[in-house]
Amino acid sequence: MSDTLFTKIINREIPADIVYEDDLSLAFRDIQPQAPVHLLIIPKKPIVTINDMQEEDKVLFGHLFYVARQLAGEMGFAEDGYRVVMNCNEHGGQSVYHVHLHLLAGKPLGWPPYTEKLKV
Ligand code: DGP
Repeated sequence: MSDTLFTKIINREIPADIVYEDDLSLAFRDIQPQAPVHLLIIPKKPIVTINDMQEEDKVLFGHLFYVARQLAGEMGFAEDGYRVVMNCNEHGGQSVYHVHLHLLAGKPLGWPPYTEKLKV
């Protein structure tokens, strides 16, 4: 299988504004920011979607959340608040098929993501 865009960022084959790296993960600024702060936190392991997560990946996914929490503290928006989101497949709005946690912050964020009226 050919490398995804994000594997190319991990391998420094394409540039990115990298803000954090460790053995398991990489965090960089989203190229199309949807908030004043918009980071992507990705595992170095190329997992395609959340649906492809294996039991052995549970700790790795927890690690991505831990990196988000650490960056929120270091970058100074932990107390104001932030959002972490992982999109899955078409209905979830996933466009890059290498799992990634969006970390959004810097202003009050809109909610909900679905605007058509729901029957209740
Ligand atoms: P998603 O739609 O959940 O799969 O999010 C993919 C995000 O990746 C989207 O917000 C835009 C971002 N993105 C796409 N290509 C690049 C790139 O080449 N560099 C960076 N930094 N971000 C990218």
